[in-house]
Amino acid sequence: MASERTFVAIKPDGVQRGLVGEILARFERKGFKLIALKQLTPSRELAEKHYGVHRDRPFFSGLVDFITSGPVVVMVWEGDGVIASARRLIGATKPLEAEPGTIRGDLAVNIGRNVIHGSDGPDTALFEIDLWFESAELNVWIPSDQRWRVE
Ligand code: IDP
Ligand code: MG
Repeated sequence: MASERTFVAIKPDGVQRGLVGEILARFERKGFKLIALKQLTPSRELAEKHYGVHRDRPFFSGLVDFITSGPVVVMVWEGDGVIASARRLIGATKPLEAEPGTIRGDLAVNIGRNVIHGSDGPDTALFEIDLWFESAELNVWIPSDQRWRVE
């Protein structure tokens, strides 16, 4: 399994509800490597680019209003198979259908307030990392426990 990078964002509801630490801990405990992390309130232009694929959906303007309503915490995680694994940790888009044990399954009830975003594939991950981060913000580092890991 090849090492990958994915983009994850804790949405304004996750920040307002004090869930940042809880969510970061799940990715850390799983064993993925954090290579970038910051908090910002996104501009409308940034949010519209990020959700551009949904431009024609009825919920688009409400989604952009929400994402720009306050600070989000954005991050890049690295590891084997991290793109699909992060989506599994996050759970289904509709929180009421998300399995218990997933972030949305445990922490959310409303599709419009589903706490977290994760890239849905390799192309999206590249696009979103490039959209939200400068390359100098991505930290290349080797965890000190790396020698215990096996293929
Ligand atoms: P995802 O976040 O699981 O990838 P997408 O289908 O890409 O789900 O939708 C992006 C985001 O748009 C969702 O996380 C949710 O916040 C919002 N969204 C999707 N569908 C609806 C809807 O029917 N009503 C309101 N918001 C929606
Ligand atoms: Mg999506």
